[in-house]
Amino acid sequence: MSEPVTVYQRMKDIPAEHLLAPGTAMCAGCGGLQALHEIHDILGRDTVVVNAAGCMTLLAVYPYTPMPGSWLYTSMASAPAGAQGVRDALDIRIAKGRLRREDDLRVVVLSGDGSAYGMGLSASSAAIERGLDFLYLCYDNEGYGNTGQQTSPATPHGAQTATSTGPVGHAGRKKDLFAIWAAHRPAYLATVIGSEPLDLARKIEKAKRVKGPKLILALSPCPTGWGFDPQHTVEIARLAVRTGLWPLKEYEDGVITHTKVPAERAPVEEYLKLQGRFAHLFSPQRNETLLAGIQNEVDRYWEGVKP
Ligand SMILES: Cc1ncc(C[n+]2csc(CCOP(=O)(O)OP(=O)(O)O)c2C)c(N)n1
Ligand code: SF4
Ligand SMILES: [Mg+2]
Repeated sequence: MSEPVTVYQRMKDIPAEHLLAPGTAMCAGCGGLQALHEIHDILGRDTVVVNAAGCMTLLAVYPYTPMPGSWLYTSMASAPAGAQGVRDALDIRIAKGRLRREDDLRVVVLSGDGSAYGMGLSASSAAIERGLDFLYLCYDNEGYGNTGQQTSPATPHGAQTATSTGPVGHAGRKKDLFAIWAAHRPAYLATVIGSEPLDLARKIEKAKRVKGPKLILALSPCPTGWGFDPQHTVEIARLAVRTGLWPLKEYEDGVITHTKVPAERAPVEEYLKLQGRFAHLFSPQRNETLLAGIQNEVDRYWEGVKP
């Protein structure tokens, strides 16, 4: 069996047993891949995936992709523009009688947080404004994972990344992409996580029925970038929900509904202490100020949520 083909220097550091299969550069325990599997199963084959540069583009090994429908690669900033082109081409073919309406395809943007929260946000905003009928699926691993987990606009306060290496980690705060999309009044908007497959499935089924711009935002635990053993992906994902750090919610017709309210929230520490990117909050001594700050922010969020 040949050695795995890897693209970036960082990938060479991943132990071979953590790779999904020789020939790909995906890591075992990838929460983004878990969410993508679950979502793609529900979306089905009649889907064109427009994929902005990031970890998931490494699923394609020329000339093959694991997506049974079509797959298009775009730059980080332009996936929603690519989706517009695909949608237009399909509509023109239907109008000219070259594609039967019942054979129409669903257009899905697939990108990481670097594109969705940052480089591609302007293209998303314009696509929502035009009322483009597309589903935007963002797997959010809270950093530029593919190039070595540099800080992105989705990196949480206090996390260490390849570019936030000081004793307090990232000084900025995670952008609220849900609120930014909601302000655009899209057709549908939801947060999901792979470890809550029923909640996820219900939301994807709903997104399939709704026409117009839609966003599915999936928090995606990333063993390589967050610093944990791949066997803990599901545990960490469940803790993200149980601590209240990742609220599961949806937006429809101007109304935001929380789809799972943790009965008794676990302390955020339980989630943070399992990840290398937060190790500096616990050792060589506990950073009580930062830990209390993170907990307070979560408490404040939930105070504003009606049961
Ligand atoms: C304009 C531009 N800058 C930098 C890069 C290099 N690059 C490729 S993938 C990537 C990280 C993308 O991060 P994200 O969207 O969060 O996806 P992830 O890698 O985490 O899956 C970067 C910086 C690029 N492709 N284009
Ligand atoms: S770096 Fe993270 S998001 Fe990228 S393939 Fe590995 S586990 Fe998945
Ligand atoms: Mg990312």
